[in-house]
Amino acid sequence: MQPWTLVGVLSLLLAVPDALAVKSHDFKTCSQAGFCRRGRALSARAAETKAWKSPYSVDVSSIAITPDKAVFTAGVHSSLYPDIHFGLELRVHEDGVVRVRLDEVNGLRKRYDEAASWALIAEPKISQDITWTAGKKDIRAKYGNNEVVVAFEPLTVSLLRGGKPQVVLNGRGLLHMEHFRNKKVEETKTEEAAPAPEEGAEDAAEQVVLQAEAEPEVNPRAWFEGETEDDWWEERFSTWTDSKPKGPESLSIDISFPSHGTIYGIPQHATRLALPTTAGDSPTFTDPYRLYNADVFEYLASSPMSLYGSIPVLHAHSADSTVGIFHAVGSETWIDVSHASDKSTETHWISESGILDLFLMPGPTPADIFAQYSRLTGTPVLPPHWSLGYHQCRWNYISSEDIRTVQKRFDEEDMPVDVFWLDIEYADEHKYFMWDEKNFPDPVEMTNDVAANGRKMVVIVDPHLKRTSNYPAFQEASDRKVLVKQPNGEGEYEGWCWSGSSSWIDFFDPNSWDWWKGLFKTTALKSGWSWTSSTTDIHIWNDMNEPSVFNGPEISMPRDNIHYGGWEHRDVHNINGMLFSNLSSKAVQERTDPPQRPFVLTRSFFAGSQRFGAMWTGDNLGTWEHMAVGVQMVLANGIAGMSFAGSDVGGFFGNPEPEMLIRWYQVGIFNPFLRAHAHIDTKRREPFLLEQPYKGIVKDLLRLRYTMLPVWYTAFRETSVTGVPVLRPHYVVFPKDPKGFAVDDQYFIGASGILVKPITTKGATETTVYLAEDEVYYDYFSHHVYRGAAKGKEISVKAELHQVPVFVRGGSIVPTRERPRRSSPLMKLDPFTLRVALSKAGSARGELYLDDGVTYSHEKGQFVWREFTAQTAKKTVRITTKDLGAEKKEEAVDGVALASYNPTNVYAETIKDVRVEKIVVEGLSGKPASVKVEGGKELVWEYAPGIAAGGKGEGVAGVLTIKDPKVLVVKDWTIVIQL
Ligand code: NBV
Repeated sequence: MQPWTLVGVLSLLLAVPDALAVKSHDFKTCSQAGFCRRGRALSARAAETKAWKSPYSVDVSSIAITPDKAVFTAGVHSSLYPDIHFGLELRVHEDGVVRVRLDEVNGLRKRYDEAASWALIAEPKISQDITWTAGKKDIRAKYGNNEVVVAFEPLTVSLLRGGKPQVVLNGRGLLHMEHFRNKKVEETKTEEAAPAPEEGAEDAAEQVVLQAEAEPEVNPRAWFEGETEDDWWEERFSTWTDSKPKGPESLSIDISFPSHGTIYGIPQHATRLALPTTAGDSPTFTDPYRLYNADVFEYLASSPMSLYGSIPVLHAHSADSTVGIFHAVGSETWIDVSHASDKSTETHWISESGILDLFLMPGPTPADIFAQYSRLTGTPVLPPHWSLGYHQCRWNYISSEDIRTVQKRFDEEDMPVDVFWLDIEYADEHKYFMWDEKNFPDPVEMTNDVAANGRKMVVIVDPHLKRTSNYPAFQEASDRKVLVKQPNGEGEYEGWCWSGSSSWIDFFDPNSWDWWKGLFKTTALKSGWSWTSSTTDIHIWNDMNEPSVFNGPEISMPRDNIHYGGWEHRDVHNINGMLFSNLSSKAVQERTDPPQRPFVLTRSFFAGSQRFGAMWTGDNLGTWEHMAVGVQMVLANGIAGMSFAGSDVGGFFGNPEPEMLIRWYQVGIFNPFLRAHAHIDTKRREPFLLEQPYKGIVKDLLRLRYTMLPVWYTAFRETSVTGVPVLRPHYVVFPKDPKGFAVDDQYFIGASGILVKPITTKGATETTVYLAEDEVYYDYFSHHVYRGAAKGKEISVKAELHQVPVFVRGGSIVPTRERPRRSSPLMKLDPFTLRVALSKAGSARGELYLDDGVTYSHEKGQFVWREFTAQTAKKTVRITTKDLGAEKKEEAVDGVALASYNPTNVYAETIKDVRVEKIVVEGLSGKPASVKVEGGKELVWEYAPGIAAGGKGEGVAGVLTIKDPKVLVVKDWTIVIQL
């Protein structure tokens, strides 16, 4: 890699799709990363050595349990280094999650142990209900049906349910916490490589490590740690040298799931949802999954390479159990995945630095894991309602006039859109917050023109600050000494990015926080500069926060840079991007008093980022493969908390032909985050530019998204309470159905019952859809009814270019607003349509959640939350609704919001006259004899009879349409259909 040059940047700017290919040589493979190479080598040696046994064991005499029985601690030592001490700590949380920590005690230095403090929302509550039983070989903590067993020699930790192991740590003996040591300058290479063990240690070590088939001449330390000091004290990659002043400090551990054959998670990677293997026999990928936030230019559509964000969370799944793990580690981490059998999975985690801080989530269902993970790191934030609308972006809208013209064209074509975006070229010399005054002479007026239609703007703010005295953001950061420092810890680190010579704010430094928040104020501050040429209708896009540094190793920051507290960048690299979006979202939130919900899009993320906003899958390519993997990536991000996710509609690079663009809009409108975006070098491709019939198709798709906003918002609200993702893959909805475990090209939206199968292949005219249960599914558009099977069944459906396969699961009631307008705020008083999709047994259920969509008044009980149900009995179908807010108030599952709920709250009053204007009932057994609101007169209705075909209720469903039943959405009512 050449250092950053103008030519380099121009080549980025001018990239064309034909020349697309990741620059693999810019990024390390496992064999190029010293600690990964060492970790994998240990694993290989262990696999070749019979009766391999880990050198780590519990010092039984040191075991202590706190008087409340909540915390277990013990000393751990390695037979290879008897003078080095480790401390093990184990706690069982109230909800059954087990936290296992291992750290070096009284070492030469301190390992970074703060990753969890950035990821967790609070110190978890510890269970007081544990029975400990100590034996000769192990100690056991029993709680409910679960048990944690700490075996002493070698050290293993197992989580059991019903006596059956679910998660086993160090079962393969790959635990290795490289302790801190001094560099031995004088000794020869060989001596350094295989230092003699401390007195008396050798015999014990040999016995423990190589019990059977030990080769006497093998030095056990050398066997365990490798023959040479492989990249211990300095590491080179391409033209860079990492000074590694702390020497080797990596951490490796094997984590096995003996009863789980499928695993999901550890985003972000461009892969299938059910993670393919990286080790064992014929692995799909030869490198482990890598977690090291990176700006990977033109990334591959199928690869375990790192991408922009890292969430060390994994689900292990089988038909009768799901368990999860979360490893709170912020340094680079590689994860090997293999299957010992089709019913078990082995993983091997290798991190560059940090402590072992592992949370074992016992499940036993996917929904339980979401709850357990949410209690640790928080639920996804409830976003502003408008941010679920359509976002129109490109690199770049070049002037305020350009924005006005684009807005006008959307309105002329009657295409809904909520947000216009500005990429980096709005900023004078890429000094974010500072407008290019030639092209954006009137930013406030421009934003007001957009806001006049109920719309917003999102403007990019990247983390690199141009090093120039005429840039207050840089100057103030420098004055406050809150910039990331060079390896020696003294001077400001300087690297190259869009703004040329730049520095980066160190958000680990609390002194940067209030100052950064102040920058976003739209009014003048006494304490410093603020963005007075902006308005509160401007929200924020955080890009390049991996961080991306053009002339840095792996296009990022040197690992030996120094952050607040003296920590090296290597310790915190994967957390860094989250702090930027965390502080930016707080800044936007606190611009107003009372605060309003911020919208912040981030490219880089970590565990906990779901609390701060949305993410997208970065610079995807305009290829069918990228379109398809984008769906899988959004699903994978969702199960790790990042529900508010989407991929660039149209593909960032390239000029999609109309067919691809339409398919991409079909993917996009069924992504939680819907944004069209394009590289600066692409042709304009706003939907109004398309020829007919394509333009009409995209317009219908956007309008479809807007009609379904009540479904999306209700799903987001549920996610914000339960953590169950907005997009639900099959294993989440049907955890007991093995045929669905690998299904990752179709999914459900929240609990709505809407099943979507986006088309991501060229020239498709039909597709197959998997139905996991013996239930009816209705085509969303044609009312065609399909019947699944108890053991799962594939159906064939039409998928011409204008068709996206969408189904309503029998048993669902779907609320929509069928009058799409220019922007979503303009729909806030529009009436609702209810679609009642009866199950084969004649029942249905659905929910609708509404609030003002902008403020936090919902946290004070100002919302509307309704349940709709339908029941069939004795030739009568009763459709009824009740106030879930009032009912759940008693349970107060989400605390403040429900506890303070009152049916006539301020928000509910604003929509008190909003009607249900239409009810569509599908799946009735025949034409009704009468349809009335209970106690009222006959309603206006029509019935289109069904057409039977294929047996078991298949064919076209009979459809009853009740017109304007004059019922209100905030009131209780019942409609009675006599058959
Ligand atoms: O800011 C320019 C782009 C942006 O449009 C894109 O969405 C980001 O992912 N940005 C990356 C920097 C340059 C990409 C070649």
